[in-house]
Amino acid sequence: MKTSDQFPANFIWGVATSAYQIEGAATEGDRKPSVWDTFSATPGRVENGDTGAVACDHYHRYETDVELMAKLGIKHYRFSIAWPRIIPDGRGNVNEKGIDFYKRLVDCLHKHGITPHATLFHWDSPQALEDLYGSWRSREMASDFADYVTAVVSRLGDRITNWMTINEIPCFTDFAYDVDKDPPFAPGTRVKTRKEVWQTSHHALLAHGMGCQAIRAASPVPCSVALVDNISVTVPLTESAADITAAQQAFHTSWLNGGIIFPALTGAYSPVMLEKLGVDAPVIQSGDLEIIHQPLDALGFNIYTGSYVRAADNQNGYEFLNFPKGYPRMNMPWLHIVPESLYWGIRHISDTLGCKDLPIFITENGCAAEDELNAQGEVVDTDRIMYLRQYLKAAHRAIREGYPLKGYFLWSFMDNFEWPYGYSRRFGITYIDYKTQQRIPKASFNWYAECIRQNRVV
Ligand code: PNW
Repeated sequence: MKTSDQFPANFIWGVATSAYQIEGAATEGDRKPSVWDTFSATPGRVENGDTGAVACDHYHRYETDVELMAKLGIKHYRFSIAWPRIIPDGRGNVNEKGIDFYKRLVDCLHKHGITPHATLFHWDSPQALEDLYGSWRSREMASDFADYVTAVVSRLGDRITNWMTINEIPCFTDFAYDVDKDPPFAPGTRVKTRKEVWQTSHHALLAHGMGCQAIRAASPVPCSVALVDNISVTVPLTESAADITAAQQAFHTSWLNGGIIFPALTGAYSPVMLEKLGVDAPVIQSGDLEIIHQPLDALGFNIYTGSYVRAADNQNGYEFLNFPKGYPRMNMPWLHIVPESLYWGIRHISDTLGCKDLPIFITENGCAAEDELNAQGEVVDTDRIMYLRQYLKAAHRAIREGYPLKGYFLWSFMDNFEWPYGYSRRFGITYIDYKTQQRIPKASFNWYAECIRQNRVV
């Protein structure tokens, strides 16, 4: 039998970014603050006092950025649309200047043969709604989100047909409201109980469901609707049947999975997980689960790392293994290198959640490295190339075994504002000199370009 390391002919190679992390121009075009503007302007919240006020200045430099994407050879780009640009007060008047920016960006992408994939929410909640009713702490956030989605899709739906509702629910609910999270994410308002934290997450799920309905109602043409989730991937320590079963069981009990992808895909929170939460479980009103459980055209997963699990003679039947001291990690505290997570994430979802044929996209994968410009003005990020190669090989395994992996978006096209870490962590394959705003393709950029050109991992 002939084997091949080629990806399917129609495989989608892309790159990803998000609005607050790259756009800058925080007060231009009548944009008003998001919770991340307020949070990052508060001393002590973000490393070095960094904010997204200027970021990569993509708002003004999008044309040259898109030209560079075309040089990379990508045909697909995932970016996000900023709610505070479109509806600066969170609810009410639509700001056509905000819409115009995305029209210009998308027209420029089309001009270069690049298909847009737009995320409608990547954590930049309008500050006005935080002030008005505590944003995600209130159910009202879901219907305001749906109105914002209608405003966007009815105006941009002729140009964009690949929609993603929400990116990584835990990062603006669990990470933003939990009393113990370090460092917290915006708005960083600490609620009193875990139950209130789970409630913010439930409201985000409602927003996803109502957002799906709004996209379908507003889109002038047939379109694709997806959720982007950061599942917690459990990797079997060995590929024995016992360890694989153990990893599947562990996959189902984590809140990250059982509390988000389960209800979105199956219409029910995972029962094991609800039992674990007990009195901390969120209040679920009648009809909520039907709203959350919308038909989807694709699934997006952001996978960076995973945890090793093996079978054990305990009550659960499995145990998580701690990473040993010295285990390889990229330049983030949580970024242990677990390339198999890309394969096992796809496989657990596809095998156990009744969605065998639903197209899957890796909507983010990448890493922070300690990138430095050398004397020749180059960034030789061999460690990033090694990381990406291993993960992409795991993605190829999923395809070889018949899993419906249709595309891969590398995080990120360029260095950007890395949330509470500010500009101190670089995830890009393009280096940004934040003093001059010069873009310098790293070695990984050239390597990725060659993978795309050859349609295989080189
Ligand atoms: C994702 N964790 O965030 C986001 O979607 C991006 O905006 C971000 O820049 C990128 O990954 C790198 O961090 C994450 O704690 C934030 O495990 C935190 C975690 C994972 C992903």
